[in-house]
Parts: sequence; C-alpha cells; structure tokens
Amino acid sequence: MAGAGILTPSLLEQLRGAALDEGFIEAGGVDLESAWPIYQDHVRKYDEWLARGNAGEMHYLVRGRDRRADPKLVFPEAQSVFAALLPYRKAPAGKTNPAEGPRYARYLDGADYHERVADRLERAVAKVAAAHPEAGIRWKVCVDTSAVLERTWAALSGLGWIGKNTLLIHPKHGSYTFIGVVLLNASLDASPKLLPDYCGSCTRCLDSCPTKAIEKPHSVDSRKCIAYWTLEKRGELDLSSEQKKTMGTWIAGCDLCQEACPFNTKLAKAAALDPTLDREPEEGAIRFSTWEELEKESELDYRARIRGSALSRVKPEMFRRNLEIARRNSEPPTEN
Ligand code: B12
Repeated sequence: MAGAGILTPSLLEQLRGAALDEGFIEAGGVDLESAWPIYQDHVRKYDEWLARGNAGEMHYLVRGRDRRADPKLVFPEAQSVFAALLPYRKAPAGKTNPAEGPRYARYLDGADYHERVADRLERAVAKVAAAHPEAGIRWKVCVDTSAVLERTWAALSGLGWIGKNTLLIHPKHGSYTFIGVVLLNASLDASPKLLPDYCGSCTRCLDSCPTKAIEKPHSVDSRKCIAYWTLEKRGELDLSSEQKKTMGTWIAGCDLCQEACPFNTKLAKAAALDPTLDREPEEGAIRFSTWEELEKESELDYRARIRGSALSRVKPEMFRRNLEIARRNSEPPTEN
C-alpha cells in the first residue's frame, strides 16, 4: 500500500480539491475494506438483477460479473475508490416539439463523456500524485470503461443515494450527472458515507415510464427501457407496434424517469430561467436534428457527425432504425 496516510491535508481532501478544480461538483471516497460488508449487498442485488434477465443482450454485464464483484480483479493494487460527479446540461436535448424533430437524452450533448470525465479525473489525480512522489500513488480511472459498479461506489462515497429510478441522486445536484471512479493503491482513511434515501413515498419516475421499465423501485428491466432499445440493442427491435409507439420521438436514450424526478425539475426550471447555470455548451453530434435534416443525412455524414460523441455507440443502422420509429410516432394519428 502507498504511504499516503501521512499526508496533510489528507489524500482524500487533496483529491477532492483537485477534482473540484477540474469542474467536478462533488467528490468523495471510501476504502475497500471498510466498504466490503455493504458492498456485498450491492453485488447480491446485481446478481439477482442478472438472474432475472434484466441485462437483456448486454452480455458484457454477465462476462464482467466477477470483476464488478471485486475491484482488485480490475486493478490488483486497489485499496480505495475515489468517485466524482460531473454535471451535464439540464436543458432538453433535441426537439421538444415532436413535429420538428427527435429528442435525444441530455447526456449525449457535447463531447463524449467517457473522455470528458476521464481526462479531468486523470489530471486531478496526477496532480496530487505528482505533488507527493514519496507516497508512490498509482491509480486507474474508470468511466463506464471498466467492469466497475459506478453507482454503488459513488453512493458509498457519499455522493448521493440510489433513487427508485436507479439513478444516483445528489440532494442538491439531482441526477443529471456523470459518475467517474478512480481505483487507488492508497488508503483514503474513509469508511462508507451513505446519504439518506430522500425518494420517500414518491413514485413519479415509475409512473412516468411509458414502458413500465422500472419493474419495481430500484430496478430497471433493460429489456423494456427506451434507453436500452435505442442505445444498446443491436439489430431489429423485436417489439410490438404498441411498444414502438411508447418510444415517442426518443431517438437515442431517454430521460423521462429523470425529468419526472423532483430533484431535477427544480434544477431544470432554474437553468431554463438562467442558461448560464448549464455549464456545458450545447454542441456536437445532436445540434442538427430536424426530421428533414436527418432523413437526408447519408451514412458518411452520420459517421462524421457522431465522431467524438457518445452517440457513436449508436451505429448508423441503429440510428436509421430508431429514426424510422420516432418519425412515425411524430405524425398525428390517421383517421380510418
Ligand atoms: C448497463 C447500463 C445501463 C443499462 C441498464 C440501466 C440500469 N438501471 O441498470 C441501460 C442501457 C438501460 C442504461 C440506461 C441509462 N443509463 Co446507464 N449505465 C449502465 C452501466 C454501464 C452499468 C449499470 C449496471 O451495472 N446496471 C445493473 C444494475 C443492477 O446495477 P445498478 O443500477 O448500478 O445497481 C446497483 C445499485 O443500484 C444497487 N442496488 C440495486 N438494487 C438496490 C436497491 C436499493 C434499495 C439500494 C439502496 C441499492 C440497490 O446494487 C446494484 C449493484 O451494485 C453504468 C456504468 C457503470 N459501469 O456502472 C451506466 C450508468 C449507470 N448509466 C448512466 C446513465 C446516465 C444512463 C441514462 C440516464 C442514459 C439516458 N438518458 O438514456 C439511462 C437511465 C435509465 C435508468 N433508469 O437506469 C450513468 C448514471 C449516472 C447517475 N447519476 O446515476 C452511469 C453510471 C454511467 C456514468 N458513468 O455516468 N444504462
């Protein structure tokens, strides 16, 4: 283990400061050893979720099960986890008027979050490590790029509670946030800090989901989730015409269960009144998106548009498939 316990301020405080300097809005950490008993509960829930078939065709979630259950299989020297939240835009992405064009999930706005979050985290940790070469700090940054249960680690690090829609919700910053995780070879002298669950008796996220994908509080059946259909499911969408109608005009991802959450609505209202509260500019892959523009777009143009964006997860044939359904759903019902 690295000799980081002697640092003043503590390693955790220094990492937190460096992360906030990089634009993260909240950061915290926890030692693996002290988190272990609670962590086992989350792993059990993960196993139950897989056993119910809720991962659909995301086979990587099954393949990576053991690594998710033990971060030392991802980074053998791991002693602790540092986690941080980066906000993304709260304003709707794409067109809210179905007649004009499709809707996109907000997180797709701007440059690919995998790099946006990872680069900042890498810089933050490297800065602290460079200031203390004697501590021999080594680390691995994971932003949806390794088999790590990111929400669980963020929750154990005190960054929010896991809501009924399964998203990590921060009492002040809501859930429109990316989670970045760093596995470290040093102890952070930190035990789990679980925030209270403020969902209470609210069921707005469950009620808002047109496909009833939140099968019960804290569990999403991906096979029914619009985000899964549009972003992850390859090939044909094996859905009834009724199910296709429930997709509305979502073309990539879906934010309905987040839009319904009171912890987001108040932030979204504030950002609508004062756009400077949305730190990230609207840019990149989703800016041109009227129906007419999309229908004329060639595969080559689509490939150029999605370069460097998280939309690149949606292959051209998937985008065409989603476009066809969303376009049909945008048309007023015909009388017969
Ligand atoms: C697979 C995946 C999906 C799948 C499955 C979603 C799901 N709910 O599991 C699909 C494609 C549907 C999806 C959709 C979205 N995703 Co996604 N996804 C992931 C990924 C890669 C793995 C998640 C996973 O392991 N799921 C399996 C379940 C069982 O795990 P879990 O939900 O994390 O559950 C843990 C805890 O909730 C806990 N738990 C389970 N039950 C209970 C019950 C109680 C009472 C408690 C306290 C805890 C608890 O134990 C579980 C295991 O540790 C993560 C990145 C990562 N590496 O973690 C991103 C991630 C979760 N996704 C993210 C985002 C942004 C989204 C979308 C909002 C995108 C969009 N707008 O379209 C939607 C949200 C839909 C939704 N309500 O989940 C963010 C979430 C950020 C946040 N603030 O929470 C992540 C963390 C990526 C990131 N690095 O920022 N996603």
